[in-house]
Amino acid sequence: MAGNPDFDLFQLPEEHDELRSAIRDLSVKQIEPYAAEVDENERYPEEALEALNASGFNAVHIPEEYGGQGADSVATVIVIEEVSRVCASSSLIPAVNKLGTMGLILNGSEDLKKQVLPDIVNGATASYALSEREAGSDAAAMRTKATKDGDSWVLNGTKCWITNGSKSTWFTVMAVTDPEKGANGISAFMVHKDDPGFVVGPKEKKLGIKGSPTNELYFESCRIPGDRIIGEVGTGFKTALQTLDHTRPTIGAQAVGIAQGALDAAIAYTKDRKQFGKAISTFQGVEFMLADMAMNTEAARLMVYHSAARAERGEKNLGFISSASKCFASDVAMQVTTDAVQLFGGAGYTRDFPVERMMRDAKITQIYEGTNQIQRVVMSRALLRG
Ligand code: COS
Repeated sequence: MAGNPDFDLFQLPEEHDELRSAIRDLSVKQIEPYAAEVDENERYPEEALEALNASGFNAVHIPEEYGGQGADSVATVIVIEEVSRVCASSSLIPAVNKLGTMGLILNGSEDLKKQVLPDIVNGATASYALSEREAGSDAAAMRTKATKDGDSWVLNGTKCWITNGSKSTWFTVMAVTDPEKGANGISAFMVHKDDPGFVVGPKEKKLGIKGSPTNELYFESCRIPGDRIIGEVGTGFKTALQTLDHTRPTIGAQAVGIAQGALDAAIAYTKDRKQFGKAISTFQGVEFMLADMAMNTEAARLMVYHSAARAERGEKNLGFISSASKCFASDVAMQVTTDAVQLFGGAGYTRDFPVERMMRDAKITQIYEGTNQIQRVVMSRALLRG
């Protein structure tokens, strides 16, 4: 079997290890020091944005021809994982930049890519606008409309739960262009924050990821140039789902990072904390908890990298693995962070330690980019289709 290139899959190339060292160093020095205060004051992590922009880690997935680094999907999840290990809110900068541009990268025209992607490389951010109040899991039930008017498209409606909504410059927006055609009557567009009729609504008050603003967006006869459509009319829902096939592993990566951060904190604390005359890490009940946390985090990491690698290879039918990696990793993150709070005891329930923040941040990974119930729908449909 020696020399079979397939077996390289199980060892990351050296450049990925180097990338991990670089992004970990940046995260520890330039993002972690602000993480607790960003959460406490529910403010955008400007320091993280600056550090990520300065180092090019803000949007590593953008191809080189648009000025980006053209990093592969595994490299991208490593960046998100490492930022997330110290600050989940900050990890949404690279994660949502990918979510907000992936439809364009997959299906947009060359001209549109040239309009948008270099801007993101240069530090502007992008968001993704699919959900509406009455169209969350049932995304195809959206009501936002786009109508052709001469050379323009005119959008009317409201989108909600838009991650980084008040901070982004570019938005991938899905809207109904033909109400008779259901999912095949939806189109995708790139909207700029300065387009007339585009309005950002109030910020949600959230349990976690408090450094990342989540907003409603209002389209009030919002007029955009005709060439801002992504792909053909009526292909927007497919573009939206195809995007999620590529980005659900990035939420898996965020979950793995949160879990690893909580595990690292729990190991350090249980080695230090003494009860009954010895470190609590020496009690078998605690040892077993740490072992389970580490075992599950490692399994989630492997599934996320595998899923990202399959997307990178351009495989079709990514639905199962992409949903499985997001679902498994986020369930692990919820369990591991809850256990970390438990291991810290009363201290873990206070904001003096990072684990309660990690537990609150982990929760959203089971919900956004599709609830874990929807991930199970996607997985079972793929299984039963045969
Ligand atoms: N890639 C491309 N096309 C896809 C696809 C994919 N992964 N999955 C389905 N499609 C196609 C289908 O083939 C179908 O096209 P045809 O009618 O031409 O055959 C079309 O898209 C509609 O698919 P389907 O009938 O399966 O759509 P549903 O309305 O049943 O919705 C779910 C499917 C529930 C999976 C989808 O609405 C979903 O993922 N919901 C969650 C949304 C979400 O993640 N929101 C979070 C937003 S980001 S925070």
